[in-house]
Amino acid sequence: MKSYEVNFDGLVGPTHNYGGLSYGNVASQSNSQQSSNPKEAALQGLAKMKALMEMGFQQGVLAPQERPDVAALRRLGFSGSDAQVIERAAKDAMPLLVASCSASSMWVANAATVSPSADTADGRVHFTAANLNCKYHRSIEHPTTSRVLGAMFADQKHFAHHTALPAVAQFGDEGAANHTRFCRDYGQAGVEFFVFGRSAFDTRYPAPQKYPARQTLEASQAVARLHGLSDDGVVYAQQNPSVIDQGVFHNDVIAVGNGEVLFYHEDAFLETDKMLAELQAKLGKRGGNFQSICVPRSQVTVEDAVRSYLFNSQLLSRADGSMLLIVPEECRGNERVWQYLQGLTSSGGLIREVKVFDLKQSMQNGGGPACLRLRVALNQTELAAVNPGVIMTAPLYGTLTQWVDKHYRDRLSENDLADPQLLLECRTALDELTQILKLGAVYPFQIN
Ligand code: SUG
Repeated sequence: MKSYEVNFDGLVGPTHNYGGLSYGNVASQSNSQQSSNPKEAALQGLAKMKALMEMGFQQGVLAPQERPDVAALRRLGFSGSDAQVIERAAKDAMPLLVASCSASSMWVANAATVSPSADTADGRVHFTAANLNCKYHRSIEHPTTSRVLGAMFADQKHFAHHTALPAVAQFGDEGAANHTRFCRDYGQAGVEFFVFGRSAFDTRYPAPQKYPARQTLEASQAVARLHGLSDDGVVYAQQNPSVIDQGVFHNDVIAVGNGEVLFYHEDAFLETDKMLAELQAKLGKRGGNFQSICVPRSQVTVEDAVRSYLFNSQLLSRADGSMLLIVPEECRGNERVWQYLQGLTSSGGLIREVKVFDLKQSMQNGGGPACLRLRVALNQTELAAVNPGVIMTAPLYGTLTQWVDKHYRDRLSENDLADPQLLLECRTALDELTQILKLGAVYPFQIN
């Protein structure tokens, strides 16, 4: 049976703004307080989805969340009508209002970890929503994420959903941003590669000195257990703590994999040779021929990687077996990175083509092409069981761009977040969206 990698991209929500909320994420910190353009952000994301669909890839869409999250503010003690809750938070605790307004759920690579049915003990596709425990504004995403994923992948015969891990630092989990799957074919058993930043309980693993390591080994191990993965099909590796301290807050900022290929920076991991040998051996047992492409620091520095988001690219398999890299515009703006890419595609290797996308609105918060998508490998039967409302088509693209044009503002600054009108605009937009995507009631304002 034919199998596919389906990319579900996060639709940018109407409150997209630059809150400076992510310590350790260089772009988020350096663009703090700039005014944003939510309409442009959403249209940039939709343009990428349309382009991939037109290139023949399977493409889906993942809905944004209700923001401001009034219920989250109520849990922090703000009371009264919804408008009063927002007004009081703006007056007494602006950082909390900003956090409750973040459109960060757009970076759906952090929504969940997904294991395809070929890898799991019960033969179902498993999803574990990420607790995103490291940052308050992201830790409030997972309940709605679970409802939205549940509405997209509802058929329990094919899909199993796990609630987020316990919300404590020891189980910090950032989802698919630290998870890659290698396989010969999407429908065959593969090797799931979990990259962690620190261990919560084992002091032998070094930790970064400056910035937080968001993903723990223990969280990755728990996800592998929940999904019923066998030891033969799992490899764990530690991220180099020194790159975390240079702004590599997720592994997908320094490495990307697809099929049998890992594309990574020389400084990305600890004990790289051991890790590569394990990947080769385990994939070999599953009929695959593991290959790696190492980008040397002499050609591209870690700083270049963080600024350009070279590795936050989408590595996609084309029908002829070669691969295509989807990179953000910032790669073209960095001379060393661009030169490296020219050399890579002309070398006769596996990666033959690079396509550039303008995702500046998201990039300014540290979210590139790979952050914006959640990969779900599905066979034909499973794909047919997905809620058809979320599969991208030319008419859906048209409807969604019209929806964005109708509901989104083209400028948002911190003061605008206190406007109670913004809440009403968002709810109106999202209510319509759930009908467009046929999701049913998934938002707190629809179910409470
Ligand atoms: O968690 N930025 C996100 C970016 C996530 C990128 N995802 C992946 N690498 N997969 C984060 O740091 C910034 C929000 C703000 O500052 O307004 C933010 O949350």
